Amino acid sequence: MEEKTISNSRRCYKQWLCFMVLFMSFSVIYVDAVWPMPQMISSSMARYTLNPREFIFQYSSGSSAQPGCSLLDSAFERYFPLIFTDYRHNEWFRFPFTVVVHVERAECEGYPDADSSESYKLSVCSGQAALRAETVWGALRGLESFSQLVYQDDFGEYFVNETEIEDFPRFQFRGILLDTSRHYLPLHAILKTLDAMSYNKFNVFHWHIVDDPSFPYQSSTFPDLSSKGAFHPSTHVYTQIDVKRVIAHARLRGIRVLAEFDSPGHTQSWGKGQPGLLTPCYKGTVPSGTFGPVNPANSSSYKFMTHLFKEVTSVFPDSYVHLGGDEVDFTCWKSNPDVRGFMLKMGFGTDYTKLESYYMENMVNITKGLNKTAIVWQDVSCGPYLSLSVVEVWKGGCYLCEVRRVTKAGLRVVLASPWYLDQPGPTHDWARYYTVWPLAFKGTEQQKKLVIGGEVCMWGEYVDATNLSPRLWPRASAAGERLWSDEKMTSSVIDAFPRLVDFRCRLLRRGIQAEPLFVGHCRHEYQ
Ligand code: CP6
Repeated sequence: MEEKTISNSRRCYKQWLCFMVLFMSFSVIYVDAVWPMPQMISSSMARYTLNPREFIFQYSSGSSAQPGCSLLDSAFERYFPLIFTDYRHNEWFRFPFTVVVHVERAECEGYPDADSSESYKLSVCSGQAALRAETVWGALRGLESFSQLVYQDDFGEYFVNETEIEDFPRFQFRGILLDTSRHYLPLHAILKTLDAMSYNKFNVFHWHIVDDPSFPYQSSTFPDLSSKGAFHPSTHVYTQIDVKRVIAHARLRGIRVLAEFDSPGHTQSWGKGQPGLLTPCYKGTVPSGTFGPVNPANSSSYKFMTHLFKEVTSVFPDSYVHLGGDEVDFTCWKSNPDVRGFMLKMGFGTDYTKLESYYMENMVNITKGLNKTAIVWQDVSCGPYLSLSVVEVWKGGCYLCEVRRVTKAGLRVVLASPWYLDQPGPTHDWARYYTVWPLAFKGTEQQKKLVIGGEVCMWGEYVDATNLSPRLWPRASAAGERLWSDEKMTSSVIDAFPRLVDFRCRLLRRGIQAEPLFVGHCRHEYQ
């Protein structure tokens, strides 16, 4: 038996272009093409034939999850057609094959959360596969890996090689942000993204659901927000049923749904259905007719927010909620005499960042009262209450300096800066997203532990359902591997390239429109 070893080489990624050309001429079958790379994997040339007619998923007798575990029962149903992508050529196969699944703690009806274990062990040997995991979430990750081990030969026969995998995520938080305010994304585009996320082992869907241009969330407490603030009151909204479908679809794939209701800035659309919420801007001594951020000087603003977040935190089960807090423009606040009066009363002088912090601290306090952890954008990461929250670093420039600063203050960090994928760019940008080293800052072990993960941001200015998928995939896959896999095992773009080419074909095969990485073909093209 030949053991496949994983190259640890760290090479300059500029070399990879030459390698691509080389690769074009030697097409290799990669039997261990699991993306993202497991923490430990070894496989041999010994392989088993799989017959779809005699292939079953089974719970081990000692597993705490048993038939009736809705989450795994439905995962078994999903993965069968993902493994046997065409089910025609198999009359002559004879060998039975079983995937035996063992779960220590069955939380079949629960939701994944920040502290859920996703580790698993997978052993393919003696004609069967044994998958062991602490939780159902780990079992899902293991099923995904197993499905990627299966391949077809030129005659359409299915095989899986003898393989041992021990796997766990490097970072607990691996997110994708979709912005449904700049363009409305139909439900099927969101659900399809969740499918593709699970193939990449992403586990957080950050739903930037509302913003300046539109308010598509249909609130049961404040229905005017979407009836007046959405692009269209009935066709361009997410009803409570839609939201529940998204959360359920995500849950079945081990994905958390992190809702963001960004304020006090980015709230123009809120003003239409909630008069009095936004700050009236002044031109000299008269209102100009335009509005600015949420009015931080009115107690009614906080009352409204308390009611809205009470609803939001009961609709979205995750323990985190994103409060936004980014890019607050002080111009309008400065022009408004009531706000200026409030500044004087509070002793903030002319420092409007104090007013901004005051607002955010009230917001964090509201979410704390609702037993949720707040995430905020990096713009507002100081102040006593804010110390309870997670900070999302998004600005360009020296983002690791910012990670260092925030972790030094003892706050947890989610890193987004290096993974802005919404801007169009050449596909080989994937190498840029791959060669990101989130912990390459000067800091203590304690500081590094505070970096809980990262996120791919797909802002919506130039993105709707027509181009979402190819703009995301497979570029987000590069970030996906950075966030899941061991850094030393995956430091080389050159080694990653053929694996990603292969994985991208697999995405096509599963109906995900992923853009090509270079000249070439997939045996089964997208149709
Ligand atoms: N929308 C909101 C955005 C951005 C942010 N917040 C953004 C800013 C700069 C770039 C990309 C996106 N479109 N609400 C900042 C977090 Cl380059």
